[in-house]
Amino acid sequence: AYETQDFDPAVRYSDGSVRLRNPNIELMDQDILYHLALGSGSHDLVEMFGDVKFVCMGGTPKRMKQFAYYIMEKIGHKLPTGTTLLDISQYSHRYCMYKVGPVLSISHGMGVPSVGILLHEIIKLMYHAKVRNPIFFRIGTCGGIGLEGGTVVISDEAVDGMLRPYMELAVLGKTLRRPAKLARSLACELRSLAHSENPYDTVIGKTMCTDDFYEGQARMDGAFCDFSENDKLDYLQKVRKAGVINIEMESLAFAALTHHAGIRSAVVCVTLLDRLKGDQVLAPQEVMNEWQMRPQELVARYIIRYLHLT
Ligand code: R2B
Ligand code: URA
Repeated sequence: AYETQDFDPAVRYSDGSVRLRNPNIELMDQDILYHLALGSGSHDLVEMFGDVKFVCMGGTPKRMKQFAYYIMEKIGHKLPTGTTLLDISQYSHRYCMYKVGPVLSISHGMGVPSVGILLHEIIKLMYHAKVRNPIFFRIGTCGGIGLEGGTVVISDEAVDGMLRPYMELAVLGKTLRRPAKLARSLACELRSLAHSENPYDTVIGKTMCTDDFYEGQARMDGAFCDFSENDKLDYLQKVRKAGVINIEMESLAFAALTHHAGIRSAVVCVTLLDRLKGDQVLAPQEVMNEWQMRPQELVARYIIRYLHLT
């Protein structure tokens, strides 16, 4: 059964399919999903995407291609011999998108504007394809606060750099605010799937989403820095006291836009360093590659379990 406790069920149609909170779209002859290189007139989106259940997003095209192959093996999806997975959005030259049975694996780039544009088009894609009750995951990286590198963090809340729990956007010269809410029940379900024998922790907590990697995340190693080390540590301690355990750059938009669309979603990120100990990302590439598999493994476990249950 689909849980509706997390938001107003009226946001979706009664069969669970995604409803658009924009009356203009159904009045258009066709809708071009420009940054995905897809369109409702040029493609049969129901045929292509109607069976999607999970939408997994992460920053880089390489990681999301890797996730596509990983989930393919995990769910036992077979490609016709001699064929490879196709990047459906290759001609957009913006984002990559792979489809493996009921799973979409998509890159979202860095930062709120990039993931925001993508979410508009993916939410419309869900609507055009008549997908019911999709679940969205962000599989990413982050800086930990008081957590050692390689820790998996599942977000239960997203806040901005001012610790405010909503996304702000300038629309027609006014500031629009959308609450950045995530499905707590989904975060808990994911946490329950973490293996206790794993050589790393999997924790739930509040995530701070900033609009910059350097100054915006209190780093002193950018091209510019106008604060002291004491100012930095005071700030990181302040956000830590407010319950923040990790910092990244997309969770606010991911939470706000999926919530607004009535889509359950979760953010699962691995920490690349402890920000209380430093600014530079020093871990060797092979170590980081291994760490980045951790959120993928957890989300894959959820997907496998879900597919076997239903
Ligand atoms: C995590 O890593 C990226 C910055 O290095 C950014 O996209 C994020 O949220
Ligand atoms: N991604 C971020 O946004 N911050 C970090 O410190 C590491 C990865």
